[in-house]
Amino acid sequence: MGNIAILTDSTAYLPAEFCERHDVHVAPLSVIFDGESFREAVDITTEAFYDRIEAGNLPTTSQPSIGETIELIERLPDEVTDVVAITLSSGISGTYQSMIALNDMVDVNVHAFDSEISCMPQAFLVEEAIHLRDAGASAQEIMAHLEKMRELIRAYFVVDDLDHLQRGGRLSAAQALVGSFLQIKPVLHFQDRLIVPFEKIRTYKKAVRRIEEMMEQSIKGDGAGYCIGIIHANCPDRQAEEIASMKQKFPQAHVTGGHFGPVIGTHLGPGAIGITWYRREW
Ligand code: MYR
Repeated sequence: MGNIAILTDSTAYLPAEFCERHDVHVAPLSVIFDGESFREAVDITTEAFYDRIEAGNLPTTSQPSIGETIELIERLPDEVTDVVAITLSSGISGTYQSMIALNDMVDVNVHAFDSEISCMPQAFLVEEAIHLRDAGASAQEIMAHLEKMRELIRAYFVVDDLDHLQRGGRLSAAQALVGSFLQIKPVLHFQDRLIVPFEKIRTYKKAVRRIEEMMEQSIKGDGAGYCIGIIHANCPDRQAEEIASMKQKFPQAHVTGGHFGPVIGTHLGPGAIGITWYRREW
């Protein structure tokens, strides 16, 4: 493993097998149904979660337990001196601040990195960190690289029902518009760590089309060198349609599918689709 460990939180939704293969440690966030807490991917599967949601059972969410994260770090091999901890946006969760606070509680240096987003774009940053760690970079070099890459990753998403974001209090700049706003399907994105509407659009299809247009402006040619991710919240058909369309438009891009797991699904609701892309330099 060397002296640098990579830690992320569960909202990057990286497959367990990937994390094992690349030595990535995961601090799980939780969903809370009727006072009972379930760590995502540990105590509740994404399928079981959406079954409960579709049955009308609405949870809240919480950041990783500090105690469990300390235990996770204490279990790392003795040679580990530095932990690069890549978290979901500090504007929507206290996870990043907790990672900073860990520095006073453990014997290794915790370098907390705020992805300023979540899900697959966060996973892209984890992959960048793995690449640099495996090439022998220092923790400081990895952090500097992540700062640069964070600016290059694009991500937009559309939800079926804005009520979930509003209920969880994560629709900051749009709060004032609630009412007529709830009837539309805005393209959403992150700005200064917060979720804000990028553009107000009337229908789901048009919103997705608008994101595709932005991709066509941003990705040149056949997509060679680009990573494209299509993320879905319990709507695999929408995801499959989008993946097929991306593969046709950008035949040389690396197109992958991901999912919004329980914690993010709580705030976006079923039916949400996210599209993310960036150009990988390696
Ligand atoms: C917590 O309770 O600490 C977690 C709160 C998570 C809020 C999630 C809000 C939605 C994020 C959407 C990400 C879309 C990325 C493409």
